[in-house]
Amino acid sequence: MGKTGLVLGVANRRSIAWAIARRLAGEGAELAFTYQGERIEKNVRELAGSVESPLVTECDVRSDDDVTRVFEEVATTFDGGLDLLVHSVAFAAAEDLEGRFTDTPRDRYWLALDVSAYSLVASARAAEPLMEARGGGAILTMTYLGGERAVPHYNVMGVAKAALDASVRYLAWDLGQRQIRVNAVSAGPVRTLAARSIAGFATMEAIVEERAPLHRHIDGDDVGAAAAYLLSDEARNVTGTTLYVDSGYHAMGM
Ligand code: NAD
Ligand code: 0WE
Repeated sequence: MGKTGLVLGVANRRSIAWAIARRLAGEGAELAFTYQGERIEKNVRELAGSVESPLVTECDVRSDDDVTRVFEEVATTFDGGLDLLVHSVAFAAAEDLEGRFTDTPRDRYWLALDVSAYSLVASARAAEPLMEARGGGAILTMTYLGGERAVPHYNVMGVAKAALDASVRYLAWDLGQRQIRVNAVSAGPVRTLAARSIAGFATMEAIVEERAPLHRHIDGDDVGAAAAYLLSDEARNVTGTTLYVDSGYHAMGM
C-alpha cells in the first residue's frame, strides 16, 4: 500500500513544499494539503488536484483550533493513519528581514518563532497518534544555515530557525519511542515566493556561485530528492539530523 502524507506550506508552484509533494506523489504517496488564507486557496487546490489529493484544507499554524481540525480531517480522510508530515512554513514580518536584528520588537520576534518554529511542535504532536496507528512515521521540516551562523538580514528568522533545529532534536527523542523520525533539510537559497521578495537575493546567489564547492544553485527538485530519502524507509535509522542541500556552501569557512 502507498504511504499517506500531509503537506503544510504550499503557496504556489515554486514552493519548496510543492517540489517535495510532486516527488512524493510520483513515488505513489497519497497527499493531503493545507494552505494559509483565501488568497492562495485556488493555487493550492489546482496543484493538489494535479496529484489527485483527497484533502485540501485551510490551516493558519498560529491557531491551535486550525491545527486540531486539520488533523481530525486527515484522520477521517486516511482512515485514522498518517505516514508522512512535511512542514515547510516560515514567516517573519518583512521589515524584520532588513535593517538591524537588534531592533526586532517583542511581538514580531514572537510572531516569527510562533509561525516558523512552534508550528512544528504543534503539528508533530497532532500527528503523533495518527502515525502511532501506522506503527511509526516520518516528519520533515525545512531549515536554513542562518539558524547556525549570522547571515546578514536573515535576522529574527535565524533565531526562529535555531529554535526549529533544536525542536527537531527534542521531537526526535520524544517521538523515537513511537518509531516516528524527525529530520530537517537545510537548503541553500531557492527562488520561491518567500525568497524573491528579499532585497539582495541575487547577490546571495552570486556568493553561492563563487564560494560553494559545487559553484552552482540548488533548485526545488534537489530538495525534493533529499526529502524523499529522509521520508523513506531507506532512512529508517536516521532521525534528529539535518541534511544540507546547498552545493556544499555550509562546509566553507571562507
Ligand atoms: P513559500 O512562500 O513558497 O512557502 C512558505 C509557506 O509558509 C507558504 O506556503 C505560506 O503560506 C506559509 N505560511 C506562512 N505563514 C503561515 C501561517 N501563519 N500558517 C500557515 N502557513 C503559513 O517559500 P519557501 O521558500 O518554499 O519556504 C518554505 C520553507 O523553506 C520555509 O521554512 C523556509 O524558511 C524554508 N527555506 C527556504 C529557502 C529558500 O531560499 N527559499 C532556503 C532554506 C529554507
Ligand atoms: O527562510 C527563508 C525565507 C523565509 C521568509 C521570507 C519572507 C519574505 C516575505 C520568512 N518571512 C518572510 N516574510 C515576508 O514578508 N529563506 C531561507 C530565504 C531567505 O530569506 C532571507 C535570506 C534567505 C536565504 C532573508 C535575508 C537574507 C537571506
